[in-house]
Amino acid sequence: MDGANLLSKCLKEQGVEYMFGVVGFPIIEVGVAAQSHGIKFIACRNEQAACYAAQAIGYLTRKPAVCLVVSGPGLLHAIGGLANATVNCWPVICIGGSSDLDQEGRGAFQEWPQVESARLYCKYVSRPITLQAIPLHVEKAVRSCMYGRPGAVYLDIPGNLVLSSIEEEKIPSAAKVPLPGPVSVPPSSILQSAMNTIQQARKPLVVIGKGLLVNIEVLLDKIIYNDILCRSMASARSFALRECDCIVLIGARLNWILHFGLPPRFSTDLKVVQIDISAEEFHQNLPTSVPLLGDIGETLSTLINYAGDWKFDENSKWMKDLITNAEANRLANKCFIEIEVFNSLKYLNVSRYFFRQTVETMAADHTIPLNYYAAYTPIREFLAQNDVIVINEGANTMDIGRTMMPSTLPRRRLDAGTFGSTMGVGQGYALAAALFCRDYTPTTKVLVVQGDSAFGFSGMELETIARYKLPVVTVIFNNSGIYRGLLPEDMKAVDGDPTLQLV
Ligand SMILES: Cc1ncc(C[n+]2csc(CCOP(=O)(O)OP(=O)(O)O)c2C)c(N)n1
Ligand SMILES: [Mg+2]
Repeated sequence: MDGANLLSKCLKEQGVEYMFGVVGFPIIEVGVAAQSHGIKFIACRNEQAACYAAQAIGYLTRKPAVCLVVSGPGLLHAIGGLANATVNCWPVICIGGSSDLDQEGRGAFQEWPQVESARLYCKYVSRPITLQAIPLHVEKAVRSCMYGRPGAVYLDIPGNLVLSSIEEEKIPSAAKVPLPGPVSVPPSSILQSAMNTIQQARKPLVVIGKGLLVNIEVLLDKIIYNDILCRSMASARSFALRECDCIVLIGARLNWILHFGLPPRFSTDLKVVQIDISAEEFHQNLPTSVPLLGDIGETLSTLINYAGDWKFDENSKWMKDLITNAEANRLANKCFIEIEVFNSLKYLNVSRYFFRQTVETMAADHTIPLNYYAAYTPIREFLAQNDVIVINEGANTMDIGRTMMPSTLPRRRLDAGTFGSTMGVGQGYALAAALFCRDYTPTTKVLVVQGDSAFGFSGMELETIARYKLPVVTVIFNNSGIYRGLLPEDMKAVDGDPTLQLV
């Protein structure tokens, strides 16, 4: 058996179903072999998009998927995707072909220190140097990307291994990685302490991370399930964060998204009860009052048993204040959204001001150029009637999309996520979502809403989506640029060389 087939066989046996990539020297045979072993191979236009697609399908299927790249520039193009997977805690295995071992350091074709390059962006990197080693390296790659906090791993395959052969009886076997991985729960004393802290809180707030797999509806007794049920306080976000005295973090991290947990967005004497799978996450930016180290689902269901018949008082002032604040923000003509406006055509030296405008008023305003809220309104209506995986990307397009396309089901929204506003994820995520829907949930639709700049980062993958006949609808909000875009008068104002004018 040759290396390409051995690698593919091992991946298949470990449960890999999808491989995205761009083939070429020295891994073209790996793509072919993968298909002959029943792994679906999707030939992308660029390694970065392939890596985004592989991690998105890993997140959606909860199984490891592969991004296959060629040596040197192939791997380097995928690096952004690897970083994105690790920051978002999504599993992905990148397999990179590399120069033949005996050419190392001699100026080989596309030679690059690939293992060192990938290390910073991955949980784990490895390079088998014999065919016998491949089964164990694949096993560890799968285990590393899926167990604990998921993330990216890199497997470097020297070109000479791909075509050389080994007798089958000489191949050592590797155990199949049990998935999902083993889980743990915190000791009972810590669980009791967490429940005491929650029960003593006068103004508790629960914040849930996007990776939570458990059925939160059952576990939290329908208290908090999605963005739009009335018990969700998303509409009272600023008030709830500022006023709460105890925050229960369920898989969410105290990073930029939650303003690091610090004043003035939070009170100074905030108590933090945190459930996380990774011990390093505790005491991040401020001390954790009760760190619950363990699997989120198991820990949560165990913790709820400690509550007995206790429930937070529905009639407390805190609940009333939250509901009042949230409803005030939701109501027509009072649903204020901050919209950033530049008072100058120039991006530099702009003095910004904020004005408040009602969503409904703007949604009804169909003057040209169409504003975001008016453009989003038919989309919002479509989403209310259909089960859709939404991919949302852009600056204003994404920010306003969060308001106008509320999530109602888990794992139905893919956007830039924890990293910030990574542009380029859109069409790769759409490719993955479309395959996921085709193979697992055929009645679910895939809708991409992207800014025009965002689309430009990975637009060629639209061809990939079309080539595989996948049903994806892409809507582009075209304002001729980033954030505010360009108006026709801006274009007219360009006088001479456009590269010298900050329009
Ligand atoms: C990889 C990457 N490069 C550059 C940026 C900087 N950036 C932030 S948003 C954005 C594009 C936003 O424009 P568009 O997608 O058209 O959305 P709009 O704000 O116009 O709705 C860019 C380039 C980024 N976030 N990520
Ligand atoms: Mg734009």
